[in-house]
Parts: sequence; structure tokens; C-alpha cells
Amino acid sequence: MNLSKSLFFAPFLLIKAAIAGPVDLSTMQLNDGAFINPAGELVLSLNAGLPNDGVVPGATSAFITTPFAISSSSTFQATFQFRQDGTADGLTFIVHNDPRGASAIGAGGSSMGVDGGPGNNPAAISPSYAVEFDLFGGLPHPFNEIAIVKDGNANENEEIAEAISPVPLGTGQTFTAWVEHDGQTLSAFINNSNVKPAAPTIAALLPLFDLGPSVYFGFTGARGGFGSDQFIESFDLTVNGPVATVPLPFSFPLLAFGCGMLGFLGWKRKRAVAA
Ligand SMILES: [Ca+2]
Ligand SMILES: [Ca+2]
Repeated sequence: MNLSKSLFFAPFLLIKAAIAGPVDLSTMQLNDGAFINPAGELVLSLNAGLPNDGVVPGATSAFITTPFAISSSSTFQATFQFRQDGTADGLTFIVHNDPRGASAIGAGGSSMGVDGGPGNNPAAISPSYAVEFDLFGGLPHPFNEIAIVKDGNANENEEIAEAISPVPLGTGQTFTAWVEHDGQTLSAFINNSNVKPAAPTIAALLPLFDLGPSVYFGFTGARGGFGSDQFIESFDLTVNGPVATVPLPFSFPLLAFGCGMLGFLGWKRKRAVAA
């Protein structure tokens, strides 16, 4: 066995599912009409800018193609700039472990691209946690809302938490959103600048590891009888924490052996200095 090669590669194998930094939107899997426009923005609405804009209900989704391994101590921080115009329905940021993987998509309209359609076709994206940036909301609940939904259940009466957005979501202005998870609590912040507010707009206790050992990250967009366009202008994602659930049969022993060797060499060196 070539020991130096093992020592070099083992740590990289361990963190291969982690990420920190900007996501190249053009590398995401784009589903059911989501596209990248000439400005490099991810456009979630269908037929954006076309004459029938606003008439066709539908949903889109876009996901980072690779799932991320997580453990009970994993956390993530997502930051994205976006803008929406129109009246319905909105977009979500979603983390999920649906068997459809990067192809997952729900129904349009008030299903927000995460809930199921009639006859559960398409199925809701589940298991999942999503943060809605919902232009329409649903009476008696507020329009212009930010809500947290679980397992794609976007029914207005069954959202896990809801709040009136502190910024007007449907005006076409660019906003920055921060969606964070500390392992136990999902929190969402929003501002009309890139300064993160001290307090979240919304938060809910939803342990990340309850979704399972790996998750996908991305967005959904939905339009209904009233139209809206949704643009993701930028997307940064950091996924932290041990990825001990990644099945890497060879790298763990190699790393353990590598650390042992480094420890031994360090001990030898210290001993030499002491002598
Ligand atoms: Ca809602
Ligand atoms: Ca609501």
C-alpha cells in the first residue's frame, strides 16, 4: 500500500459531500421549465415574460444534483438573493430526502411546488422542510407571507409556522434571504440589503437529521391563476458537520491509520526535541 497516497486522499474523501461557498446556478438540475436566463439567474416561473405569463398554473424546481450526507450534528447555512413579481404563488427554499432526488417536484398554484397535486400526482416532496416566500398566502392567513412547511404540506391551515413578510415580496425588488439550520431549529431571515437581521422572521424546531442520512438542497417555484415570476440571483450554501454516515469503507480505516501515523511521527519528533 502506498501510505503517502492514502494520507493525502483520505481527508478529501471524508468531506466530499460538504460544501461552502457560491453555488453555480447553471450546474443545478432544472425541472419542468426552470431555466437560466442570459443574466445567469435561475428563473423558476414558467414562460416568464411571454404573453401568457400569469395564465398557466405550474411548478418548477431546481436542485443541486448531489445529495449531501448529514449526521445528527450537521448544520447548514443558505443565503440567496431573489426577486419576485406578481401575485401568486411564490417560491420555496427546500431541503429534502424525497426518493426522486434532484428531480423532485410538487404541484403548482398554492401547492407551491412542494405539495402534491390532485390524486397525489405529482406527490408532495417528502420528507422535507421548506421555507415559503408566498405571495398569495391564503385567507384568513396573511398574503405576502413567509412560512415553514414540513413534508410538502403547504396547506394554509397546516403550515408549521407563518409570519407576514417584513418586506413586500411581490414588488420585483431584490431581497436577501438567509435560511439556516443549527441541527435542531430551522430559521429564516430576510432583508432588503445584504445585512442579516438580528432576529429571524420565522423559526421552527425541526431536527435536520429527522430527514434521513442525506438531503438535497434547492428551490421550487409556483404560479397559479394569477401569475408571478421568480428569479434566484445568487445562492451560497455551507453544509457543516461530520459526514459520518457516508459509506466510505476504505477511507475511514485509512484516515484512522493516517492520524495514527501522524501522531506517532509527532510523538517521535517531540521526543527527538526533548532529547
Ligand atoms: Ca403559505
Ligand atoms: Ca399561511
